Amino acid sequence: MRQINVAAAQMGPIQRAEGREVVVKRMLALMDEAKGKGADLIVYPELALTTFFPRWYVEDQAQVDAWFEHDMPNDAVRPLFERAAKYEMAMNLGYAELTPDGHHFNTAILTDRSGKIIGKYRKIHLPGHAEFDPERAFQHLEKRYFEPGDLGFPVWRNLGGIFGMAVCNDRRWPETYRVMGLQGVEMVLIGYNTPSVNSQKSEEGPEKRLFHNRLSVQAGAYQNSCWVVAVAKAGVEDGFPLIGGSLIVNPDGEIVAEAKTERDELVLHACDLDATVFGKKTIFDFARHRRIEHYGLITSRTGAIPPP
Ligand code: CDT
Repeated sequence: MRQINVAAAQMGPIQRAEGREVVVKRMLALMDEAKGKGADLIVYPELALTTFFPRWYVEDQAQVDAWFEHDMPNDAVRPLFERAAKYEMAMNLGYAELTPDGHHFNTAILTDRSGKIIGKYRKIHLPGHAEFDPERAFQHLEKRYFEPGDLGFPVWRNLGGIFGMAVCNDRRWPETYRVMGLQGVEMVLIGYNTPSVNSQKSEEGPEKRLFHNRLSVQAGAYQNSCWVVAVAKAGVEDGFPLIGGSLIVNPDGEIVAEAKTERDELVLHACDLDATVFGKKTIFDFARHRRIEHYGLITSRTGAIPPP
């Protein structure tokens, strides 16, 4: 048994006017509670330090850059790193990254028990659009504010296991999990900010959105025989609702813990990494069963081309 006590730290809304110090205080309170419950790892959402700013159309780049972190850790988030180190708790955290040479990414990091960053992932599947779209009920400007990630889907050894990361929309793509699955991933950590209503289809509301969330995460876990921890920023930000539904899914694809609110809430589970072994040795033994001679289109073609 290789048991890891995981705390999925769902966060309630962050309003546009709120500063990082207030948010970090909330994150520290969640970390304290996680420590009290014996957590080895705390997982925070995508863009955990700010409101989900891609809903706002902003032309002034300096104003945009104020939503980005120029260093990690920086003064605002250092208390999180220090307390995680004191608690010997690993941490996964999503934030907007501005690199020294001016690149913008939607990033997640992973620390070890000493608070040292051991892994970085930059979101690859950026949803939405780059220009103001008057047809939508609200904007989703990730393609305007971020570049696609340039680090691939690596995995890291941590806490005696093999960990991977993805960010929000990545969870809807089977390729995300499979590339990590091919590196033996045992637990995938995912933060998300998912609007409760489809901006282009008003009848698609929170129930359907929560269904797609579970469907994607459960399929990824089952098909790669790994744990998946998916953590929301939830609730109403400046009038715009985001789904909750943070969940922990086992390597059989079953939900073992799920959030009940749209507020700051810990979702906890003791995850045995050895539970990944059976599936990896049997039905999803990739080395025995995969047929890569038939998968060429996956990497040679991007969009679907129907036959004539
Ligand atoms: N943050 C993010 O990637 N949100 C997207 C919304 C896309 S609309 C389905 C998501 O996939 O949840």
